Amino acid sequence: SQQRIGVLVMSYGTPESLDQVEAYYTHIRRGRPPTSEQLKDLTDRYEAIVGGFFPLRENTNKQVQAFEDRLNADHPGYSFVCYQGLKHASPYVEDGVEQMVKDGITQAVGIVLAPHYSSMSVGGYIKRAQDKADELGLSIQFVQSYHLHPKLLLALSERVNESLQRFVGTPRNNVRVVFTAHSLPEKILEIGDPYPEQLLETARAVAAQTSVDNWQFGWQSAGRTGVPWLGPDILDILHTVVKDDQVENVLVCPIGFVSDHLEVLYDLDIEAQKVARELGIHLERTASLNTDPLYMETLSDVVFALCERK
Ligand code: FEC
Repeated sequence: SQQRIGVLVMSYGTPESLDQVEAYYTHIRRGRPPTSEQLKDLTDRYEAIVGGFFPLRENTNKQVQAFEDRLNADHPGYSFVCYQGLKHASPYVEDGVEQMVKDGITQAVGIVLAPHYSSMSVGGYIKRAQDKADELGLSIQFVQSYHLHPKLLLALSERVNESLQRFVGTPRNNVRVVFTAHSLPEKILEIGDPYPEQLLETARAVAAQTSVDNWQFGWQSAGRTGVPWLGPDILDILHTVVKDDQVENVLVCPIGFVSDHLEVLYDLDIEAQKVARELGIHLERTASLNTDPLYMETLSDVVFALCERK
């Protein structure tokens, strides 16, 4: 008979409707409700993005389905069943673990839809899943990161090459490629967190594969809290490259994100675009991975590698 394996697929989560934004935001803020001003600001950003409200919900659903199909197609001797576990929305990480146990899953693997490990991001998902699994007596192993998987690098490189063609009439090397990821509070540096280095490794590898020399790394979407966050921020970079290097063409490649959501559709496509327009910069962004077959194969490979070791 086929070996049945539960796969906990963890992702950020998004509200399902406007009336859930407050609860979602309160969860992100670890139980502290936002002020009405903060709530309005976030609601306005959701209302401004294209693709309807809360596209992350549907994008995660599609990714999880495509990933499950990929796993089962790649490994006929096994029966993989994927369970969603979201960080800040229902079904929460703990709900996913609980559902596996209810369904009689005894072998489980967990993975986050984010390629780079940080104690504050991926580490947080894993801790919550592990705690729930321990409570329920489920054995589960986790993929920590997959930021240098050759298929992921190929998918990102294809996107950089595609996007560079959108700068018609501009020599490739006149386009500054900025690889970005979600910023985190600077305090992660004190604990030797691997996040910044893993991001640089991905950026370097993609730049090498695409023969791009004119590139840099930047952060985006820093939280609105009182503490310092990792920089430079993409908005500051846009100002700096015009002033210091007379750059007129910028391609942003958000390597820290794997699908279309607020941080890409608002922070880059609306907010950064506005700054670029004001500065006279032609700004393009690489397409998100979403259900790209190479990304699905990356996930399938790294999850299966953990199953084989059993
Ligand atoms: O489309 C959507 O509905 C969700 C978009 C979204 C993604 C995302 C990914 C990451 N975050 C990470 C860290 C933090 C930290 C804080 C924080 C705050 C927010 C807020 C919103 C939000 N994040 Fe997020 N994040 C997304 C959305 N994030 C909305 C709250 C308002 C704001 O600050 O803009 C600060 C929490 C605090 O106050 O203490 C820290 C990291 C990722 C990438 C990895 C991952 O996907 O898990 C890291 C998508």
